Amino acid sequence: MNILIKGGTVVTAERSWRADVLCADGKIQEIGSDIELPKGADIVDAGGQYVMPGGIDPHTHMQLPFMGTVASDDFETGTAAGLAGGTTMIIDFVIPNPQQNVMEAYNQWREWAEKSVADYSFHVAITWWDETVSADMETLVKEHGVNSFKHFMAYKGAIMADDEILVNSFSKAIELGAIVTCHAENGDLVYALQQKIYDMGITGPEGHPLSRPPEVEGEAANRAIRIAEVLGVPIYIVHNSCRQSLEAITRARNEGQRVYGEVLAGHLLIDDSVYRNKDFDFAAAHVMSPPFRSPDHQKELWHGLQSGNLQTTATDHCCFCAPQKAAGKDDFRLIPNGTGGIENRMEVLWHHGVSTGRLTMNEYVAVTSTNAAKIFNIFPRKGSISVGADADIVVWDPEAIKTISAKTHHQNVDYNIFEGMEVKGSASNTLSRGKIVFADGKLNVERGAGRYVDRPPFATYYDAMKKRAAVKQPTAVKRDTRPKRVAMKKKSVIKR
Ligand code: URQ
Ligand code: ZN
Ligand code: ZN
Repeated sequence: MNILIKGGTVVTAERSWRADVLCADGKIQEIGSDIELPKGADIVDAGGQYVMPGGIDPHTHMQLPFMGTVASDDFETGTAAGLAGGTTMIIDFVIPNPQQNVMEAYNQWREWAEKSVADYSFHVAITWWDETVSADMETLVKEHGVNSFKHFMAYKGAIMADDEILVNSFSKAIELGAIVTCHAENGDLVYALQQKIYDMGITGPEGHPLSRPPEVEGEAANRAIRIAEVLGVPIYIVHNSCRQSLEAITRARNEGQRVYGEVLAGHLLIDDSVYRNKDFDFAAAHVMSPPFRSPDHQKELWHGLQSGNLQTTATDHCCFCAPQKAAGKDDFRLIPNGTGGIENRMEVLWHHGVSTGRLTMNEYVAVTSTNAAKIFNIFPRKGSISVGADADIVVWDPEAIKTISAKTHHQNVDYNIFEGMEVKGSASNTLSRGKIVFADGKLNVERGAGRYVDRPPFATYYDAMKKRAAVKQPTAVKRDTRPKRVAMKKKSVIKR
């Protein structure tokens, strides 16, 4: 299927220029002015619009089994919703239960993801440790295109990784040339605070943010970054929600440590007033971890994106409907943690990022697509408009106005954290590997059309990192192991 995207302005992380884009066989074949329409090709009129790399959401949880239930968007419906909003690839998570064989979990998630309608890849969580986990990490890097390992420092009693697991896993990751990522909240502190808040009689959703203040996130972010520093492994902190974790990242980056930071569209735009809403369903719908924070944190997070100390945006798309959230009706600790957003990330970031002047269009492309592709080593195949790249493209109409609502969204969930938000700028056409999958407000997707994306390790720079990381051990003092010579009494020697 040949498709000519005609008359648009191509916008990449580096520059913007007027050019047509010709796609064929799933790839970008040609970029230039006034490309002739090949015989039999389809045309997309991109006049007055921007032609950008499709969004990459590096943080989703489709159909995640979690807190006694399963996230309501699965790999088919969730990736379809992403395409409707201009996101053409997700990086989801394999999350083994503690003691569950890692390869068994990986194969399970691969099977679930086969119905995806857009391309996908997986971070693999390390939730426990023994030599089999170490061996499975090696197999995943060498044979399955996994180059990132996730660590939940929260969720004590479930999937929490303690420092021993972090040290073992981080050490293995640098050996394999992989990057480590962390959900940074001090799980022991959260556990204690949850108990304390509940015992005070605060059982509603308003207890959730009280049990995970920003300091709890800042401590864990700093601890994970310091462990990574000593072991010399690059680290990526997911869903930074507050000034404290951003400060930990900024300090380390200013000292030359290889640290990356992600921020969710939700954490940039939704504040903690949602938890004070008297309606349980509304407040519970916004229970996610880390929680939405007070407005002053949002200002810091925008500065983090603008300064380059935060490099990617994501959604942590992990949906639970009202009946599922009701599990925590009388105990906020039981509300399944998670919110949606994959369909709206690109438009809310355009409206509140580019249209406000916070970000240039090129910075917008960087933080919604290109940086994630570079960090997870799939650039320029993904995250670029370049000849030979996958034709994952969003044609962006900067004049299109819409009001976001659960009533009209494609996400399989009964609320939308951006409900009622009016945005100007949205996807008019989305192409997934050179096929028009969203146009005229309608999806045209095919179950199973999505492909797993291998992500190779960064072999080269890791060799350098390993040298840096090899903390100079004091050379072992060589012990003289020869049998002790008995000290001979000094005899007078008569000189002959
Ligand atoms: O912690 C995560 O990232 C997963 C379990 C989604 N839920 C959430 O509250 N962020
Ligand atoms: Zn998380
Ligand atoms: Zn997550």
